[in-house]
Amino acid sequence: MNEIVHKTMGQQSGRRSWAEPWKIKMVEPLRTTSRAEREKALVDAGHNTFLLHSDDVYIDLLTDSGTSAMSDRQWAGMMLGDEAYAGSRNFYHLEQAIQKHYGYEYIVPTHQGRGAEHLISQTAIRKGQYVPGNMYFTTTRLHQELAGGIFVDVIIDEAHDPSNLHPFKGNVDLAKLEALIRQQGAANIAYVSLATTVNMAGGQPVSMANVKALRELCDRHKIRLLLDATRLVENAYFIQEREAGYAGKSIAEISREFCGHTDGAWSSAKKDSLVNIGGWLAVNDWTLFEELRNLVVVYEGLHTYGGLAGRDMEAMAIGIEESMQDQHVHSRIGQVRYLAELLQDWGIPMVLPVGGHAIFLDARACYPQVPQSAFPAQTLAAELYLDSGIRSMERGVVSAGRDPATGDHHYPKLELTRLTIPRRVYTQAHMDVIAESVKAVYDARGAARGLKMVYEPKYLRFFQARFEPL
Ligand code: P71
Repeated sequence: MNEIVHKTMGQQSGRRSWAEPWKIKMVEPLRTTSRAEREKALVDAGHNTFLLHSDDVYIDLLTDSGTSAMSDRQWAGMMLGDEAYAGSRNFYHLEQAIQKHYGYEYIVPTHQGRGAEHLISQTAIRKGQYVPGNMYFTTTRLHQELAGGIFVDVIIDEAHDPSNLHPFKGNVDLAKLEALIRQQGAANIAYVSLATTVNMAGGQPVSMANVKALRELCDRHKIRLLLDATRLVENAYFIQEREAGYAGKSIAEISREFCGHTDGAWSSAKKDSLVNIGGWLAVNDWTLFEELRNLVVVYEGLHTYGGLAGRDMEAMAIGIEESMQDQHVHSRIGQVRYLAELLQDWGIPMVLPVGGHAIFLDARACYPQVPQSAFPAQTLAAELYLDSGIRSMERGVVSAGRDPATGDHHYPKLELTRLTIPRRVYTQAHMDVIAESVKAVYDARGAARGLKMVYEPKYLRFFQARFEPL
């Protein structure tokens, strides 16, 4: 007789199980839909998951941005909001949290990451200057371009190959950067734009050795090194796990050391910092700070609130503290890995190594019959929604947009569909449901034909573009 022996997650991998370092105090009901309802919703949304109503979504993996569950401490902090126009006590609490954990001296709050990107780009870029970075991010590059900058990708080649197992695929290729400096002259480089756990590469980390070497190179040429610290703690986890000498250091220690090699940073606090809205900019240079502090009052709000309510700054200050705890980061990345390991066992192609915040399915490998001009990653996101109501995000040719000089599509090597895991929101059972839906869509891959774009907005087209099936 064949008796089924059930095994826990840990037993399946020959180890003791771990669990999240929290329990659930409040729940939000989820709505399920029929296939017919989803077919209608998808057509109404122009086959773009950004245009779906969230009421029509079952498990929402669009993004990990602003979608985290706040803790009871953060909610309690919301009640301590000091809603003064100027000098809110919550701002000073936030300032202290950023100084303690990121180590920069001068802080400017902003309503979210792109508010900070706008200010730093307008302040630190002169028209015609180059901005080298470790792969583009959509909003970051757009703000650099709107300020007259020319973005140049200087990430290592391995980052563009979804199956390359380099442990630090987010690293800057120092030779590419030096070549750019030699060609254009250091005075024509606005700053080096470094991002931790590079989003568009699949959440790939930068090593401590790489940021140290970058610091030396930038010092030699007197170029500023600025950091997008949006997913810094996830990057610190990978350093702790993979880089010699860091296994015994805490996430907080590694994060602080990493920032210490840079001149300043901006962050979308909607990710690592466990809040639904918020961002900041922080620098060590007083002159640069003065300019930023002056510009923030034009675009965001006074320099002690930057477009945020006092309560939002309080939740952010507490969220920063919670985000730096090792157990939190281990369980967050552990959940992403749990889902990834199921999918890998079933042969589903994805970016490897698996990053910190998401699984990036390799849509090009899923749908070899769909040319990039027919949007394979957008197609995969649509199919996944149809199958189960799971919402994912295209990160391929639609996201890459057009070259401002030629007007042609950017055709990125990576054509990916992102399953982004919100922090502290879904359970292991949700991960199982997601895995089975991805498998069902993958098993039906031969039938996919692709999409055509029927409406294309000028900026950040992926948010509002509309598609029809081919
Ligand atoms: C994500 C987002 C949110 C988003 C942004 C653009 C298109 C689709 C989704 C936002 C980031 C980010 C990095 C590394 C700056 C921002 C902007 N990511 N840097 O991944 O990942 O921050 O959204 O708070 O303005 O879903 P902001």
